Amino acid sequence: MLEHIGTMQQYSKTCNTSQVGNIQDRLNHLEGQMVTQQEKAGSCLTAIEEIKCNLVDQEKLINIHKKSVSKPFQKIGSNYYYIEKNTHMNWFAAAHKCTDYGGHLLSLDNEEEWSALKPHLDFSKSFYWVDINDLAKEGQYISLTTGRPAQYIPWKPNEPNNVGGEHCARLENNKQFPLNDLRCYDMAFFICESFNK
Ligand SMILES: [Ca+2]
Ligand SMILES: [Ca+2]
Repeated sequence: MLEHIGTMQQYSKTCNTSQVGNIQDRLNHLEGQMVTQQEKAGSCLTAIEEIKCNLVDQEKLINIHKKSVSKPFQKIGSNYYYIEKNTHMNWFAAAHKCTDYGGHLLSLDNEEEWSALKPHLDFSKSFYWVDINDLAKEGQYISLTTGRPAQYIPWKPNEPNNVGGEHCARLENNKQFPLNDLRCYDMAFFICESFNK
């Protein structure tokens, strides 16, 4: 009997030691997993922080870009315009500027639009580029905005005369602000029109 009890005690001791060992192994394994998960979470947080920083930088750049290119378009008649009265440039550069500002060079639709604009133009700083040109074919006046024949072209008397190869139109220094064809690399102020009506 005593021998049996001793065997049982030995078995129980062996069993407990084995179970404790298993539990310890599992705990060690779980601890290892937790450390790995924590490391992963740490690296994810770092990655998220990095993305956040990049987004903030991108937003700053976008705002700087917006400030540098956006111009306050003013409503005149039924459309929105930006009239450049400080910097004059050639027709190509003016067209490019209007695109930068989110619009296009003035595309005259009718006499009503032309008349509405005139009171806002500075006679002392006249010569404003519009989008009309005959660069593709001499004498065929196309709107750069639509790529189609210009709808309304209030030419100055005796214009267009294509003197020396004039292919770009601008409003002239005349209180009526009629159109004249000029060399595209001549300098003038310009009028941008917004795409938003
Ligand atoms: Ca011409
Ligand atoms: Ca001319």
